[in-house]
Amino acid sequence: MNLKGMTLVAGAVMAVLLALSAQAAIPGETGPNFNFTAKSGYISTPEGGRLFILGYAKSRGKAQYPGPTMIVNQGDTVTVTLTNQIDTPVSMVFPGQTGVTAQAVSGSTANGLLTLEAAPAGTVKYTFTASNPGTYMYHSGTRPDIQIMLGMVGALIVRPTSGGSPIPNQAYGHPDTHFDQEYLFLLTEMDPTINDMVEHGRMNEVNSSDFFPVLWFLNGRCAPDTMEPDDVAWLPTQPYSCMPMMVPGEKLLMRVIGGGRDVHPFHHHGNNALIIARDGRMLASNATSGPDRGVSVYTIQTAPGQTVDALFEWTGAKIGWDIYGHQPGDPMEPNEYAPDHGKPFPTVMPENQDLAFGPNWSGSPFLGTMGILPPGSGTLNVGGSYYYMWHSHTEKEMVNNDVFPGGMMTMLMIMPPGGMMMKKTPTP
Ligand SMILES: [Cu+2]
Repeated sequence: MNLKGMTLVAGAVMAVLLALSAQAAIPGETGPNFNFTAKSGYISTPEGGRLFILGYAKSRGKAQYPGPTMIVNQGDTVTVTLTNQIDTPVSMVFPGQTGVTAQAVSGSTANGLLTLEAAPAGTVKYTFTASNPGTYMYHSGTRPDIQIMLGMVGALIVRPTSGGSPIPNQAYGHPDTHFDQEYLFLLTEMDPTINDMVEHGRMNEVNSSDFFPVLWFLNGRCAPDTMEPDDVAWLPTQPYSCMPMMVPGEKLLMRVIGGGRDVHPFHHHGNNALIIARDGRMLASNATSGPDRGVSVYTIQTAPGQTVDALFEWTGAKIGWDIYGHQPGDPMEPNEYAPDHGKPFPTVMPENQDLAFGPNWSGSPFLGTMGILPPGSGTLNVGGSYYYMWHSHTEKEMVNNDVFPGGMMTMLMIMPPGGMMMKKTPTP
């Protein structure tokens, strides 16, 4: 394909990507009333593995990993009706919510250690008022050492309201928590030995202190599946993507949840992020201050059961050269850092014969620009985007059963503003 043809295709792909990102929403189930079923099922991992899970399913759907993301508004009376279709008792608990009540609906139920449980074929209903906006998790309160690791865990997002109406694009009830894009990062891990034992009816033989995970997940997928879109046909029980996308100058809200039993240092290349809340509570010095006690970090430490909200921004400012390759007098792109404009690219690019070509290299170091690639090399980066790896900084977690790369890893995609393609290709 010639360069003009490539540009046309690239424009079409960018339009799709921008349409996707313009939704700025985390996929999930809108409340306030939810009908879930506990079921067994299977997930797959990129190195060819297949794992038994116990999961929450949307009404008649398959057990999915993680459980459906519940999205409600502050002040909602939330009900979750849970029907048990597996052969051991199950339940749900909602850390961070107050006044949760549980009632038997049908079939047999039992008072578990933490909450009312649905016995096999039984149904229970949980009710609470979502008083505080924020990022939360829910999980099984029955044998949590086993059932959470097997898949009975999910995210709960409570959107802030004002006068009873949701405040769009805001994490909490203060304008300083505004965001343009939001993404969920639910961090979990699995030890397949335990999955296998439960599948074969040996749950009571599991020794939880032997827990030795070899698979690590973002939103229920191991890399590189994390970078595939939501709801791809070949991952029918792992519906959620985990690939943040933004254009320079946008604010990206990271909703990070420690959904497993290990700590994971989630390292986001590209820039620091400002932690604005933990466990669904804004880091505010008083009721009206906004997140003025926020902390700037380059790695988000997630503890099991903890949630963190952080705002990430990227403009390319102050890296010492102009990310668009602009010359003095060229027009400015939105949010381009003015003092960088016209700064020359600081290095001499190696000749193509001295390079190996990765799939995300567009052929040019400049944002929104395609360069000329040698015949046969091709590129998946048809818009001239930038990619930053976001991953667990416990680097043994970036594998799938010891196969690198994989695991708890994805890419931040920085797209050129407006899906722009350069009119002329700047020369590095
Ligand atoms: Cu890194």
